[in-house]
Amino acid sequence: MPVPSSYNDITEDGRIRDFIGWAWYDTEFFLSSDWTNKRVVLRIDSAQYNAIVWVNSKQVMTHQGGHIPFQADINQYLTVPSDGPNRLTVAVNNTLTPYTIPPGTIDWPGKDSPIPYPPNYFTQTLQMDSFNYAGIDRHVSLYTTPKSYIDDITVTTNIVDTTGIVNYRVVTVGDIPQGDITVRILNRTGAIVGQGGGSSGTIKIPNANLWWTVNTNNLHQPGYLYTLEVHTGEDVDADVYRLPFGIRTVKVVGRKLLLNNEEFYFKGVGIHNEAEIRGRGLDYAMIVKDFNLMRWVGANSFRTAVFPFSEEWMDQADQQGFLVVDEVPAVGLNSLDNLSNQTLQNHMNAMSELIQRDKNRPSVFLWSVANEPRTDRPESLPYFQTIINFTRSLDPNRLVSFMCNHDFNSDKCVHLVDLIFINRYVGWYSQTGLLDLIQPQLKYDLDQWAETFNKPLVISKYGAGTMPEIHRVPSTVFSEEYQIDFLSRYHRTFDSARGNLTGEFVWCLTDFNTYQSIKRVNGNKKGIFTRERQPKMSAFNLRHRYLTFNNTDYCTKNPYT
Ligand code: GCB
Repeated sequence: MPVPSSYNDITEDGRIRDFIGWAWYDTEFFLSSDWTNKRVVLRIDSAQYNAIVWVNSKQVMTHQGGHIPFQADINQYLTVPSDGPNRLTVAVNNTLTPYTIPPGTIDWPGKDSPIPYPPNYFTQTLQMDSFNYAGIDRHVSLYTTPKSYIDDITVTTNIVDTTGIVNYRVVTVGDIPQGDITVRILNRTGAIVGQGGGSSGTIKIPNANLWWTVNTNNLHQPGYLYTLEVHTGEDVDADVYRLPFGIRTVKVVGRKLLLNNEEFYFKGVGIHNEAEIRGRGLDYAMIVKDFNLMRWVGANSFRTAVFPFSEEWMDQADQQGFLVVDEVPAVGLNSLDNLSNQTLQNHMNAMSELIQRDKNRPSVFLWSVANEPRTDRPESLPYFQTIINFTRSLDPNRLVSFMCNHDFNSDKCVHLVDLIFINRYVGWYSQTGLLDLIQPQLKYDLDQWAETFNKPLVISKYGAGTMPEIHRVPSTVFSEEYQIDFLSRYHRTFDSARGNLTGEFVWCLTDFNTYQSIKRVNGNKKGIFTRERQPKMSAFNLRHRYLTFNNTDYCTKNPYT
């Protein structure tokens, strides 16, 4: 199997596509003699979902949960360079249980059944829409550091008048005296604009270039990044790390979200990051293509629905200037059985690993702890109180929420969040085909949410399944015309509720693969682009809306400003 890639769609064998269980990868590598006196680290950027890793037949690490990197120092397991190849073996298991993030169940329908099934026949039932892609879908790499090294850096920023305030904290391992740590801040052209020393401190940058989003306000340059360069000394054994970061603030004030003290409206897209053949496998060309689609359509933000995207993907968000709702794979927590202590433990691990990975990204302004969880029961409250408080305690500098599909009067947890995100489908899953009901019912819904909670309100999902090249006038569900009729009624309602709304995320950027179901025609077709990244008619409508939608006009018309 190629790495990186999901393994499911690589062959013509249905048993491989639908395989559930342990899959084995192995390969050989030689060590460079230059590496003998260094710390050698093996890093796996993502393996779905559980992994066990051996080097030269000795177990070096295990990891539970996909979409997130894990690593280990492997010096003690390596053979000396002249002693021939080292063997790397990775076993990955994609089985989902009621306790995994995301959850699922394994069933044996043939057990005690009079109806015949093949021997040991079992099924994996999913509680999410997505196809359960598996394998080693991101890079596996070896890298070195000196024996004493920089283990972690945390940067937070603030703005006072025109001065950027940069707080940093460096964690080192080994023999590195505090006094040997030097920190420099470089601007985009490489000029030094600030300096500091020691393992923590504050550096001020006068007349700072702030980090702004693309497609928002032509007066601002999007995606401005500085580099924080940390050295652990002068000599050849010293470690150095260069961390890109942006200077920006994100705050909630009443019902508004402020980016660098300016009111912000999400012209967003929900993305389910995958494609043909490679599944969820990392693919640089696809990343660039998807960012080009987002820029073309005029978006300024996106949501990583429903799992963390690759670091290469997130680097583009930082560089190009997109605000990101960064989400753990907690999709399908839709029964109280999924809110056990065991699940909570896995959920907390997933949250802390994501925060550890993305905590320095200017693009990430909010952690989404779940998509459409069971939050409409009083019993759910302790679980969500715990996961939300835990997330805030790990990163007090970002906002926290979950994507809610309940009603304003039935949800029991939404008061815990900083921004309210609601997934809405009137005209699709409810009131199917009844376009005339969208505006009155959605407007009523938005008004109720706004009156009940004095917090920013965002539509995190709205969309209609659409088969490209099916045309109907008057429109019917699944036709391209219906998608346009549906989206434009939502847009009119959003505009009529603007004072109550902080943004919109259309579902979704591109069509994607799902498990087989009579509700899906060869996958989920709510994309405004096909899975091959070609536009449906609605893409032109959204592009027109987003490109002519001016935040400044919005602010002047907004009764709440
Ligand atoms: C949702 C789910 C998402 C589905 C989507 C849909 O809101 O969160 O996983 O793919 O609906 O299209 O039904």
